[in-house]
Amino acid sequence: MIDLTRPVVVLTGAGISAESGVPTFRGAGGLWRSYRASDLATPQAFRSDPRLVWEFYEWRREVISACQPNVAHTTLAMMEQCLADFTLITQNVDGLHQRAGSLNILTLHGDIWRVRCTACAYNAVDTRVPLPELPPRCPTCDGLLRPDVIWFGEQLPGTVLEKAWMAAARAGLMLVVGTSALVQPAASLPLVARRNGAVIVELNSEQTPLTPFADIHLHGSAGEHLPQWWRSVQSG
Ligand code: BV8
Ligand code: ZN
Repeated sequence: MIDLTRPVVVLTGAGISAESGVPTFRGAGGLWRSYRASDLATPQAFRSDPRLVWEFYEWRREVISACQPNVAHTTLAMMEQCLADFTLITQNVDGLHQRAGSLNILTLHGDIWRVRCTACAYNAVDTRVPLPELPPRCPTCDGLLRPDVIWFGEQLPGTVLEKAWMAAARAGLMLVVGTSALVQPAASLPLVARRNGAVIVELNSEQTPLTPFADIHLHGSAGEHLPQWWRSVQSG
């Protein structure tokens, strides 16, 4: 059933960071001042009220800066070291995979720790919490800075999406951890893998639209089930 000599691809969502204390997008903790994240993670919201959107990101950066990667993140970093052909694709912008030691990561939706200018090519890591002023201004042209993440209605970076699509298409095993499988085009990646013969393992504390297509559904928390599953698969 599971052949680790074939390419292994992992797709993660906000659920893998839940046990680190990072609020998920659609779970109870995902609300901020009664706004839904998906109302604020849009270019329209930013255009109409950049300060409000930055207050939302400032809050998330502050919460995330106090969080540590959990054992699910570190298990994926170990899998990358053990497996010859391993690709991690994440929808998350929190940077916890990087801090857990994962190296080769396809970040589909950007990085909450990077800012970019709306008026020039300035783009940099800025981990200051809190930021000196909201909304932050560009040090090069004094233009408005925005979080370097992909908002709803914005296209994913072509190269990253292309690499993720290719990785899914050649996968022998695709492990999908902590995603509600609602956001496109990320949610289509497991179906691309399945169509090309991959075994699909879904790890989630709930059922999702992907569950009917999963060969194995590990029902529960990533922190508990991922290390367990990895040990069981290693021991064959
Ligand atoms: C695009 C970055 C096209 C920002 C994010 C109608 C109008 C407008 C757009 C659309 C539309 N219909 C469809 C679309 C496309 C839209 C979309 O998919 N909308 C959906 C919601 C209907 N997609 C887009 O807009 C994308 N772009 O399509 O462009 C285009 C084409 C041409 C020209 C122009 C444009 C861009 C999508 C990217 C949006 N940005 N994030 C930020 O983070 O601030 S998406 C956001 O949702 C996060 O990245 C998050 O990761 C992602 C997905 O959510 P999940 O990760 O799944 O998290 P969620 O909270 O939903 O679920 C958590 C899961 O974990 C749950 O299942 C839960 O059970 C589980 N869980 C919880 N705890 C645990 C656990 N599991 C295990 N253990 C636990 N402990
Ligand atoms: Zn600028």
